[in-house]
Amino acid sequence: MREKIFAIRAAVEEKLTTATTMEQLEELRVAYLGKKGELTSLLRGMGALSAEERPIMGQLVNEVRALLESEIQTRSEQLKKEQMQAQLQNEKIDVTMPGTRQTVGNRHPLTIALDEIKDLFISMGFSIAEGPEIETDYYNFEALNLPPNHPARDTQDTFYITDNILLRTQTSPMQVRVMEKQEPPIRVIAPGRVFRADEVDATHSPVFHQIEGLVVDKGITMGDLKGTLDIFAKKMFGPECKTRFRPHHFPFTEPSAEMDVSCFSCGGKGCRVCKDEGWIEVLGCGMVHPKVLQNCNIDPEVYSGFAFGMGLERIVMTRYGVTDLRLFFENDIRFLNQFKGVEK
Ligand code: 2U9
Repeated sequence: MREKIFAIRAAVEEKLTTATTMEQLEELRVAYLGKKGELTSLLRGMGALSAEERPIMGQLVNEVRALLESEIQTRSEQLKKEQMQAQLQNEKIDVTMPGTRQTVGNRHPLTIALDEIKDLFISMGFSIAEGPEIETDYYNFEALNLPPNHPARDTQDTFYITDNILLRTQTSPMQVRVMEKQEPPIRVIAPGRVFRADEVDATHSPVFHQIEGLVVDKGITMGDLKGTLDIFAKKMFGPECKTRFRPHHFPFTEPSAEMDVSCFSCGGKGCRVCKDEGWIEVLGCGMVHPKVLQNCNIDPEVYSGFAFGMGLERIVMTRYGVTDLRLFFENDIRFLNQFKGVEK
């Protein structure tokens, strides 16, 4: 019995020197000192011993158990220290190393300009109307005084889905929807994507953005139109900007006009930016055609209104001297980064 106890002690002490993880230590403890461990089972075999030997062996087993427990404890503390040391070594950081720069992005130039334009019109009492990009022929053309076979339909090469359903070529259908639902006074702008079957080049894209505006109330005149759009022009192109209205024709407005702004680069003398004209064309506008009001159940004898429409890309190109429309859609970071400083 005595030999067995000493053999167990020797075996545990031998294995303690080779154990390198806490798991191995725990396995060792369970195997020898645990409930079913080797040392514990020795106690169970003590019934076979003589009455004199029993207490002596019992004491010896307990002493060896206490010794081994303390040795395992010591080894466990030593292992913990070694592991901590290794971890500190592995996780050492050099606080003098240069950091990773976090680059901050910026909004797309079209978003910047659109938000600014929305804010301006909201400040003048307009609300924003957004609606479907897929429309019916009625809302896109017929309600706007463009009946089937009207020649003006040819100039807007339309993407048709069926004979009657199409991708909107302008945001005007949205204003028709507003007029159908809402009684005057109406002050609304309709921004959004529009689609035309155009070949891509520096000034054309099959998808671009329009902002259209509509005001309908009693006694609205061309003076209201000019005043409102003059404020818009000064906000977009600077307080010195002058506006000029040239007669034009649109089927949905009568009379109609195109608005030019005095060249913000040369002040109107003529330069490369305005192609020596002194003026730059920015939008189309006019008094809402009585037939359009009638189509939307608004009595043209009681109410009148003005409307305008502009291409957002064109406004941004004019304002920042961008010469190729494709840059807005290519997402080249070298182009987009140039608008970092222009956010208000
Ligand atoms: C309703 C009635 C009238 C909107 C208008 C224009 C003139 C115009 C073009 C500018 C450049 C389209 O993006 S562009 O190609 N638009 O010149 N748009 S008046 O007139 C309306 C709108 C809605 C109910």
